[in-house]
Amino acid sequence: MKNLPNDVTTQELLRQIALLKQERQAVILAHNYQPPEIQDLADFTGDSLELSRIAAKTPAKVIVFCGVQFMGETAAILSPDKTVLLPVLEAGCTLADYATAERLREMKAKNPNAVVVTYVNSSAEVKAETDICCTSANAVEIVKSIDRNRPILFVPDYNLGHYAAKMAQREIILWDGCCPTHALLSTFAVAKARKKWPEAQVIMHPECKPETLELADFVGSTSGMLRYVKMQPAGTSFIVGTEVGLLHRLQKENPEKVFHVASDYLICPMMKMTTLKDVKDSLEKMQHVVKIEASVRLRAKAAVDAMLEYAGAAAKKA
Ligand code: CIZ
Repeated sequence: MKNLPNDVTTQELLRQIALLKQERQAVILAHNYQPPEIQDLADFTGDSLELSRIAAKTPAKVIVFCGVQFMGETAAILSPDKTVLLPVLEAGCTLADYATAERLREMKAKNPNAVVVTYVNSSAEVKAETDICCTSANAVEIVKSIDRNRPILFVPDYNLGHYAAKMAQREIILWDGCCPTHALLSTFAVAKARKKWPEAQVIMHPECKPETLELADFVGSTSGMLRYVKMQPAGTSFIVGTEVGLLHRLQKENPEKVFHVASDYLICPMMKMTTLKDVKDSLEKMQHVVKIEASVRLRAKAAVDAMLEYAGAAAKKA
């Protein structure tokens, strides 16, 4: 834990957070990749979309979003009447940084008939230039839903776009971004893990590289992996190809199953920035408020709403 005076114990911090939370009428949300103590502290843990939906529905006035910038922004896009706090201002997302609104406008000018599908791991400005957002949980279905006569421009994750193109059997114009953490998972590392734990199933996130995904028994978002693992029999073991934070929740919710991280490199430094002290400071000082300019917010919301409407209609059909 960073910058903690020796006399402040974890228990004391937890006590202060509980009091401040009540005082501020706040709810604490933590992404599946956050450190274990932050996940355990949170009222809700989930992927960015699940958490943004909770943020939009909660009666709480203040939302402490323990995650990275684009996640806080997505919550603020959907909940303009609430105060969204990001405990660590510098917690960014390298993948989101690959796309700028300016570059996207240039790409749109070159591909005027294209439908822009943007992964939620993107800035509000980029979402504002988008036709429909997607998450790793619904990218394939969103791509499948697009008119076959229109080209698709998929932003900013090359690997997720490549996976969606393959699964939906569509040609997609791909961006050149990637999540550096997932991109580090090599075929060599997976082969090594399989050799070490031959009985384990390999589950992987679609942000991994195409050649690495070829080696997976199951590919899914964090929520998809949680669902898949729950359905497997007790005693099953898994090699997990995503950010190491998910293993905490996987193990907590499945104590009778065994989990191994696919590579020691699967650590997102941005996700690991949040400490208990940051959460306490965030509630105490009401920092750092996520602000989005109104015109950007409205255009970004249209792209997020288009995804939510699609997801709602798909759920009704099922
Ligand atoms: O959508 C999210 O929250 C991310 C970044 C990954 C996932 O699969 O949950």
